[in-house]
Amino acid sequence: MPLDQPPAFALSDATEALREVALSFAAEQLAPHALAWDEQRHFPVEAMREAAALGMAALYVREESGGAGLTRLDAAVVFEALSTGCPTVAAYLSIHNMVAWMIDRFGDDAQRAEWLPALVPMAKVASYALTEPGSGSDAAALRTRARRDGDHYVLDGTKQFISGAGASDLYLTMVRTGEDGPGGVSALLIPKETPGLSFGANEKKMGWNAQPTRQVIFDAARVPASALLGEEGHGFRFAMAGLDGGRLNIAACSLGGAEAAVAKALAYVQERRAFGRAIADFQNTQFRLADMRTELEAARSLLWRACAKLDAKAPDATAFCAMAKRFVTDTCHRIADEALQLLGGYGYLAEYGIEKLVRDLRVHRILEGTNEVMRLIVARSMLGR
Ligand code: FAD
Ligand code: 2MC
Repeated sequence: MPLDQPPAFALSDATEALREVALSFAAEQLAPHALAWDEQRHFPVEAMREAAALGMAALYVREESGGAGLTRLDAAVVFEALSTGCPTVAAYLSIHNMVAWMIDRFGDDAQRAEWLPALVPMAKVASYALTEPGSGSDAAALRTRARRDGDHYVLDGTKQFISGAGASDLYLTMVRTGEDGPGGVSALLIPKETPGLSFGANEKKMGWNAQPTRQVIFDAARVPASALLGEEGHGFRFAMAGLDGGRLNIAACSLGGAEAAVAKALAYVQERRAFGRAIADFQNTQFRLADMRTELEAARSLLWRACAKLDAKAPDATAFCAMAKRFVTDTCHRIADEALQLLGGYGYLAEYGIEKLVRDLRVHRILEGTNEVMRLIVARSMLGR
């Protein structure tokens, strides 16, 4: 297979400036509150609206649709920076961005006009609902049924693990309108106030506590037929296309979280003393730090390359998104855990902030497609099946 030309790895001045804005936002508006939001399970919509005011709720929605019109690489840079303050909040912004982009990309003028003016400033918050109790990795086996009734759809079924559920105003929901398998799946835009829509309990979780995770339950829920995104039977493809970008963003959130963990460890090992010297003086510490930095850079390089592939609409973009999601989220979770180790017992205490990062980053190996599913996507691209 021929090697493609590497993209220029120097960020443009505009992207550098955006990164600075996102880093300042993370330091000033997210990091000081991240531990409390985690402990109180608080979903900080107000803080996300502040980020939205900087364009961060619709980063790759086209400018003519009201978005920032940026690239996937720009978005990855922003999500990494935001995650140095709180990966959970950054990751929610990523989900909202994914939905806004899907409406811009696959919706009609009326749907763009109905939703984007409220989603861009995050006056309204969006969720993405694919997973069901009986179908996670095998997403095309979903069973939530939308039956056509005149000029309405009537929905019955349950979505599982939906981030933002109960708080969000809009649920971009994948449903079955046709036969079994991916070809029978459609995507519907379902407002929160839809009759017959309700929510399960807020799940108790290991991490990602600053955003709610609930079931979304449809019991003869009625939406007008105009809620259909694109055409019937296209929903699975839309869902997968959204996730290509979502997976890049989640990887970027892992990078930012790992960066924050390494920064904490770097400061700590220079202050903490044992056996008459700073912990940083032990060669073991130095080698660990060096490996962490090297692996972070390797992860970022692959992520940026995958972003460039998606920006270029390269035929192997989906495989690169999967490679990056798998490699970056695994690597960064391990780095965060090793950073925790360098703080000894203090790393295990909540107030030092690293154990939260390890908990938050753990789920990035599971959601938006497990890392086993990412391997499946990569292997299929190699084997041509
Ligand atoms: P399963 O599919 O049951 O998998 C169980 C195990 O089997 C995993 O290790 C998996 O990798 C492995 N496995 C499955 N198939 C294969 C295979 N072919 N080869 C090898 N191994 C395999 N979903 C949404 O739609 N919207 C959301 O907003 C959302 N938010 C989430 C938030 C949180 C906190 C969590 C935990 C999940 C969220 N999810 C969401 C769901 C998430 O995407 C799924 O949990 C994930 O896709 C895995 O599905 P599952 O949990 O059903 O696991
Ligand atoms: N872009 C566009 N189209 C795509 C695509 C992509 N990235 N991937 C697949 N498709 C199309 C594909 O071309 C095919 O279309 P057609 O029939 O026209 O040829 C169709 O979709 C079906 O594709 P597959 O045959 O590959 O479908 P399969 O059932 O084998 O499943 C798999 C593929 C396993 C990759 C998919 O089910 C998957 O991604 N599973 C993981 C689910 C997941 O990621 N869930 C995340 C939920 S969201 C979340 O966790 C959040 C926190 C928000």
